[in-house]
Amino acid sequence: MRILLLVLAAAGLCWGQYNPNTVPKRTSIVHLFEWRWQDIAEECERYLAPNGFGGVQVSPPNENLVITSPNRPWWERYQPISYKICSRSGNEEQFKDMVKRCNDVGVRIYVDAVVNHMCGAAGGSGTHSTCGSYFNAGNRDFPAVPYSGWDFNDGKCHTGSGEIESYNDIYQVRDCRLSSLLDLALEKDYVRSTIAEYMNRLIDMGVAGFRIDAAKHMWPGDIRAFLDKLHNLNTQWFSEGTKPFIYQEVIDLGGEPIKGSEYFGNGRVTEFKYGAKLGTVIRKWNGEKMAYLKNWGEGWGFVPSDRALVFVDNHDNQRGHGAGGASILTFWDARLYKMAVGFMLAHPYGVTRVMSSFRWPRYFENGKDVNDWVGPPSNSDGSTKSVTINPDTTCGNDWVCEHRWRQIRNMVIFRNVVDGEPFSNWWDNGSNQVAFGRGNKGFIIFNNDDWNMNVYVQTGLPAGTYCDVISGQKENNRCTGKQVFVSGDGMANFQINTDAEDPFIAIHVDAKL
Ligand code: AAO
Repeated sequence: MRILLLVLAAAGLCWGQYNPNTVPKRTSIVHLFEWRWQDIAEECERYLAPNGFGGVQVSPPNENLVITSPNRPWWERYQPISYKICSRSGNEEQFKDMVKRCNDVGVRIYVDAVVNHMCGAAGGSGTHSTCGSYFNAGNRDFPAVPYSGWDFNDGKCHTGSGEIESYNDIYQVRDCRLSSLLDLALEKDYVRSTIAEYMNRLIDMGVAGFRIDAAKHMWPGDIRAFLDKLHNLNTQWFSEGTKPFIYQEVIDLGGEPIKGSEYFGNGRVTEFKYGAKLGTVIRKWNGEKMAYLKNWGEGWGFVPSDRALVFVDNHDNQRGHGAGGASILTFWDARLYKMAVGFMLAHPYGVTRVMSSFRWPRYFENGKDVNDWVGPPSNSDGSTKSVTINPDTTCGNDWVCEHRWRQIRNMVIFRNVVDGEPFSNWWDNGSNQVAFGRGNKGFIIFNNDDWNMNVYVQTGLPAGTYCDVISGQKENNRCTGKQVFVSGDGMANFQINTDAEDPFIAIHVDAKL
């Protein structure tokens, strides 16, 4: 028996980690895209912890190429030069301070790990990197790591250009260069160990997990090999033996041979179908309607809920990079976006990630945003601007802070309140008026039709007066927005007109008078 337990424990140790390691009843992650470490530390203390956010995905913290043409694009951070913690978001001291302060208030930090590649082949040579480390992309020389020619896949890729030319060839996708980015030879133990060492430094500082960038471009077994070398989480904040949370960026919209399921052994995967389909439904494109969301989740061909990391938009597809296409909803379509995020946060499927963006001068020419490269709000010396907070709690300096929008923040709280409760009491009108509950803890109802809605439906909630957390919330035992009266049999009347600011209503037991 003892031996059996030991074998099981050993097997468990090399299994991927699917749990975000959040504190109990904090269920959502927010991606504070391009934020500075100092601002994140403050946001954890002043806003995320008090409002029940579980954790933060931060932009890549390691040293990267400085690109001046175009002028400091956001995507330069996906071109590593070394694993020194040194970027436009801050230095190592500031990073450590952030991790500590966020953990101290129960908010976890997840690092975007860019380990598939280094900078682009045309990155040049010199010290134009965020920490001034010397490198020579032409010679494959990155002495600050160090990596040299032996550590790259140039010999292994068999396309004429050295680039991925077809996503239908699984060898090209893994062994060739993605957009010219120098592809690391992850079959080498030296490369695996070097990556693990970088990630272990972060784990020891207190991070709770990782987004694995471009995971589709690495063999699942190679990812597994460096994950197997990772430490358990820092026991100052996590219980003994806790593995880091892993979610792998695998874009699988169907139609390519590489499947997200190949990566389940390592951890969760990003489910890109989720935002692409939800956008299509809420926009009512291709004959889609919200009534079809009744079997949302695996029923729509998504990966199993306990293997999924989901989001309405991400830093790529909100600006036309990556995958998902035109259906993706973003803060630019605020009314529909809030409905989509509201639906996601109310629905039990997956671990949910909320996007928090910066505004850029979006400008379309021939259907393409020519400013899709524009980096975070910055000063004339290129440094990133701080996130200022306006008297009305919104953000200044062109930080959008979707996570602070009342409707989104209150739905993050809703998800915490209904955590663990089943999907229940589905109702629809056969069109775009739908509703569902989460056991006897919460209920949400949408009117995305072009006509007013006035219905009596079963909420599953105890009798009482509830505050709608979309038009307002409960404050000092009164509602600042709409009120909903649930009768003894759980039924309630809902009216949502087409001209409502937000055509949905959500109630939960913590917002009952
Ligand atoms: C920049 C320049 C490049 C230059 C390079 C090096 O833009 O012109 O060659 O520097 O100098 C980000 C930016 C890139 C940037 C890069 C490095 O987005 O523009 O390149 O930093 O600075 C693929 C990958 C996926 C990747 C995504 C952008 O599979 O991993 O492209 N995302 C991550 C990050 C991202 C970052 C990187 C990776 C690199 O989130 O921010 O890039 O670290 C198909 C495939 C997808 C593929 C897309 C786009 O998708 O399935 O796997 O994503 O193509 O190439 C339909 C299909 C769908 C298809 C889609 C688009 O929707 O159903 O499958 O169309 O065709």
